[in-house]
Amino acid sequence: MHDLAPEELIRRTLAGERVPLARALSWVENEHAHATQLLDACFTRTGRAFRLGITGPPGAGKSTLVTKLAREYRERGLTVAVVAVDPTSPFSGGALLGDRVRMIELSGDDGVFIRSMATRGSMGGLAVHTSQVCDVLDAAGFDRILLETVGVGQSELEVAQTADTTAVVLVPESGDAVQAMKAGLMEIADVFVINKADREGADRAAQAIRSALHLRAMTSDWSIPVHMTIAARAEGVGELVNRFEEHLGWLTETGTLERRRRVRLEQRLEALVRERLWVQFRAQAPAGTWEAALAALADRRESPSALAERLLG
Ligand SMILES: Nc1nc2c(ncn2[C@@H]2O[C@H](COP(=O)(O)OP(=O)(O)O)[C@@H](O)[C@H]2O)c(=O)[nH]1
Ligand SMILES: [Mg+2]
Repeated sequence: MHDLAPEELIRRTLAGERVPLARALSWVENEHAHATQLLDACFTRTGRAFRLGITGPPGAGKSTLVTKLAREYRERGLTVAVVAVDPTSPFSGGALLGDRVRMIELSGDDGVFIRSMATRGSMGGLAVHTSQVCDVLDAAGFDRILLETVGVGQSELEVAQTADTTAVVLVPESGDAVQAMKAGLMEIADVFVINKADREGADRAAQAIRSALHLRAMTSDWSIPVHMTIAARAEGVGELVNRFEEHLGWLTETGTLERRRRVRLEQRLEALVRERLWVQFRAQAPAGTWEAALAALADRRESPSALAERLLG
């Protein structure tokens, strides 16, 4: 693969070949010199795959659930890509047990592709890389992309927001609903899942979420379901897939899917323009300008807005 010309690697990635695909995804993650060429080639072929975000606290059973979801989709004749973004489990040091089990459970099926995103400590750029990785998988022809993310912190929410449909996975233990609200998970959930429904308190937890949802202002006519699963035994998984497909139908029929995707594309374009402008500005400013401006700021001689005005003027 190393001696393959970029054009050839891109062609084979788009044809759905697994080994070139894995390498192409590394290009994206490492911001390799050919990454832009790859992403440009992929872009016109994106928009076909349905991107499902599975998020929630560590240990909620997300990896287990994603494995069963992948199997359910395979039984329905659809191809699946799994993208795991889990900063709590650094893959460089070897996969966590749960993820190793998943690899084994899904191995030997050409219709499933599994990718773990390395986070290298820094979360900056992770949301961008994740959506680019999803673009490549989309262009490579997968029907469903299952994106596992940990639902803690702002940057993780950003990653979760690259999905078309977001499922928030919680467990029956009391207080989870309150935690979910605090963590901002309430706002991003299209579907709630109470996993580990074999444990005590699942009904109570589901009720707590429903009450919390009732208190919230209705922002759309999609009524957010609260669904129970026992991922470890694949119970409730078929019904959950039905909910996801219903949500996809609703997103499509109401034009919400197109609208959401357009907003995300606009944000990507804006981010690129901002970045380019910044690079241009730094390149064009005479040597020492920036340092002098910083000194003027530190000495309180000029305000940030006055400085910005002067630097751009
Ligand atoms: N009792 C019970 N345990 C589960 C269930 N689903 C997953 N687990 C267990 O919960 C632990 C964490 O699961 P994992 O999928 O790695 O959680 P993640 O951190 O959210 O990805 C593992 O030991 C699983 O076997 C379930 O439905 N019931
Ligand atoms: Mg996991």
